[in-house]
Amino acid sequence: HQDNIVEKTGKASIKPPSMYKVILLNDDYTPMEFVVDVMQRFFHKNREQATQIMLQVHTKGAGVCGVYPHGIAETKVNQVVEYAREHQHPLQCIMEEA
Ligand code: NFA
Repeated sequence: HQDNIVEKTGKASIKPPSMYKVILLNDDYTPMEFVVDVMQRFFHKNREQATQIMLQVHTKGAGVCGVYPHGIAETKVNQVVEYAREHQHPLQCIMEEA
């Protein structure tokens, strides 16, 4: 498969991959501190950035944690959902094309 080739001939033949937003959803039960930890652990945010995004999710209902190619976004979603499940928190994470 060579989905990333725009046309076989010519100079600008490579197109970038489609990008996907990884979005965290608010709920009434997951502790704020756990969400901040998730942001730092899986999205490489510092404590200030992590807190800002957590508050955005808490007040607006959703927030973008990062934008990645499909496979990486999928991995992030799975890591967050699995980590939340292990800690028995209902935190949900989804991806959508950017
Ligand atoms: N709303 C949650 C609370 O008040 C905190 C939270 C923030 C949950 C962001 C999920 C995502 N404990």
